[in-house]
Amino acid sequence: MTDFFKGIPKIAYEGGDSRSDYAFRHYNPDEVVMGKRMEDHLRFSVAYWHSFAWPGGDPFGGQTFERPWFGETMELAKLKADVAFEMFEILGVPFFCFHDADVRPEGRDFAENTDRLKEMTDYFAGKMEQTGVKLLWGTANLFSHRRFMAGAATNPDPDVFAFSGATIKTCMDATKALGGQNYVLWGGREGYETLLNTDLKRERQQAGRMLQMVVDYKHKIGFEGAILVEPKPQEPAKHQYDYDVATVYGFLKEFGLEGEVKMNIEQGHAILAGHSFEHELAMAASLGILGSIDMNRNDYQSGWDTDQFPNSTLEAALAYYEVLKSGGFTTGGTNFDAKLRRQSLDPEDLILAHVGGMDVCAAGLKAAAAMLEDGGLEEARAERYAGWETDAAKAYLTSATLEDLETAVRSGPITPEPRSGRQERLENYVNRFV
Ligand code: XLS
Ligand code: NI
Ligand code: NI
Repeated sequence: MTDFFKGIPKIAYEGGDSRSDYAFRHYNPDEVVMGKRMEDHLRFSVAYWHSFAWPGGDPFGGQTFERPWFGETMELAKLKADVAFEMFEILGVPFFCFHDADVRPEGRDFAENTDRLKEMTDYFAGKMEQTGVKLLWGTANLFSHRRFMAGAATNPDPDVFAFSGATIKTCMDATKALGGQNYVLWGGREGYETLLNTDLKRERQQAGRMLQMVVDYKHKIGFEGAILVEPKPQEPAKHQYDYDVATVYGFLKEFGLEGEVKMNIEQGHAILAGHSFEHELAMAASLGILGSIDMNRNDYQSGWDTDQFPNSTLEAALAYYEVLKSGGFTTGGTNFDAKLRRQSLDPEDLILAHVGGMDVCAAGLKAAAAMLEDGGLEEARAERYAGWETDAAKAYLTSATLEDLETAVRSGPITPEPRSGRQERLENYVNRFV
């Protein structure tokens, strides 16, 4: 036991009347929602990087957090792991996620990085065995070290491409060894700052080739989890190739990977792309590539990826509505890709941020399930598109030509009558459940 969280109790469900800060009011892991335990629906995961590796810096100032595990030794990396698993147990989260660079100090070279990752993988295996906490996904940090400043797979230097692929391999090995349920690729610096020095066509081909190698290696080692790409439109690069779900889908098609790769969709990235979270989820579901979610919230004014903990039940409800409607998570889950504000220095801030986020997600999930069970939105949608149920309309989408449409319009005669889209009515409907 470390003494980092000393005095903080294990968080339990106490219901809406609880006066305690250290309690769930909505998240009740065993409560059954639409035939499944809440814990199995939500599949919460803590992000190692934000909670245990991030020092609290911003573009104008460095470290604000003082953590006893900060430093570059393996002993400190293990202390960090001890504290992390204590937090997983206090929260009762079933999963965590990590990048290689979050869990081990940077080595002198690739070989030392790999040895250190292996040592930490073994250490995690023991902790996972003791606590029952599982790995939702693993990933490689191919963006922090200066060698990646011009990208990883999309780098103009083939040495960086090789180093990146080799690193991905070691991270996939670690993920498989720990029984990870997914492997994620977020394109850290896979983009460009200026077209003036960039061969865009070549860089996209390099990225496509790397992803093909990842998929080949997954099959080769018999990794049973899903390969997930996480779209983001900008930051750190001015333009990122994996802009949003629709863009990534086009990319997957181009490289023949649409049946192999799904999406890890992050709330904040959706907002940066000018979409809503539910838009990205609905788009992925409609393409059959909805994998997992990075839950957070973006500041709607700032224009950068603020990675705040979610706190809007309405937004969570609209997001989980899409998840539930698509059949719910299989290998995916709800990863809190969210960090404290840099003034939130205390151990309890870390706990309470997650407690609030978990509760908002649980409340959102319950509201989403109630809406689906009530069926009001789906009925309204069915009614809106009911005209398409006639044989004549169905033929428009199969055999009809433009001449046939002209004949139909003239002989009907067809004179379209506009109808209300009933948006406010539906907004009011949603608010009844939130
Ligand atoms: C950064 C991304 C990152 C990925 C994992 O914006 O969200 O945290 O989730 O590399
Ligand atoms: Ni993310
Ligand atoms: Ni992000």
